[in-house]
Amino acid sequence: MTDSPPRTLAGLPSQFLVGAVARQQFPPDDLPEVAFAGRSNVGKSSLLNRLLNRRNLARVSRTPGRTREINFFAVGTQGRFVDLPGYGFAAVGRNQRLVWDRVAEAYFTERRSLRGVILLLDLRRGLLDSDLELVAYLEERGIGFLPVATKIDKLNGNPRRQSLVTLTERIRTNSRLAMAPPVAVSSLNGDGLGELWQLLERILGPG
Ligand SMILES: Nc1nc2c(ncn2[C@@H]2O[C@H](COP(=O)(O)OP(=O)(O)OP(=O)(O)O)[C@@H](O)[C@H]2O)c(=O)[nH]1
Ligand SMILES: [Mg+2]
Repeated sequence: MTDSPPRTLAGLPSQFLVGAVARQQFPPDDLPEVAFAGRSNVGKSSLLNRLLNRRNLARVSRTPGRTREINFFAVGTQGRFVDLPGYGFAAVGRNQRLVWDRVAEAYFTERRSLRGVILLLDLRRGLLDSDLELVAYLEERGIGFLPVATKIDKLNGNPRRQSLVTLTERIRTNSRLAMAPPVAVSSLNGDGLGELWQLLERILGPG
C-alpha cells in the first residue's frame, strides 16, 4: 500500500474533443461518460466550464438555444463530460427541435458508456413540463439522473431554501431514477461544486 493521495477527477486536464451533429461524429464509446442536459439557458455550458476550470471551453450563450451540437470533453484520461443541446425553448423552430430529437435520441439510445445524466434545473423555475418529459424519457430507458439546481446565487435565504425543498419534493414524487436529492450550485460563485464533483466521481468511478 502506498500513501499517495486519492486520485480525483477534479483538476485533471480537460480537453474539448468534438462537437457532433450526427452520431457518426461521436468519439469512441469506450470511457465512462456523464451527459449534462437541461432547458436552454439553464447553465449547462457555464457549469461545464466551471467544473473543468476553463473560461470558455464550452461556449456560453447569450442567445438561448445556442448549443446545438453534442459537445464531448475529455476529463483526464478517465472519463468524458457531454454538453447536450438545450430543450424547451419556445422560439426554437420545428427544424431545430427535430435536430435535437435526432441527435439526442441517437445519443441516449446508443451510448453504452453513458453512466448517468446530470439534469440541470433553474432553481427559480423548478421542474417544468419539458423537464418532466425528459425525466419520463430517461426513465423509460432506465437511465439514471442526478438533479442539479442551478443559478442559486439569484436566490437568498428563505426563498432559496423553500425552492430547494419544493424541487426536492417534486423530483421525489415524479421520478424513480434520481440518483440523489438535487445538488444546489452556482457557476457564478462556485457554490456547491465540491459536492457535485464528489457525486460525479462516484458516477464516473470504477464499478
Ligand atoms: N447568475 C448566474 N448566471 C448563470 C449561472 N450559470 C449560467 N448563467 C448565465 O445563464 C446564461 C446561459 O448560460 P449557458 O451556460 O449558456 O446555458 P446553456 O444551458 O448552456 O444554454 P444552451 O446552450 O442555450 O442550452 C448565461 O448568460 C450565463 O452567464 C449561474 O450559476 N448564476
Ligand atoms: Mg450551452
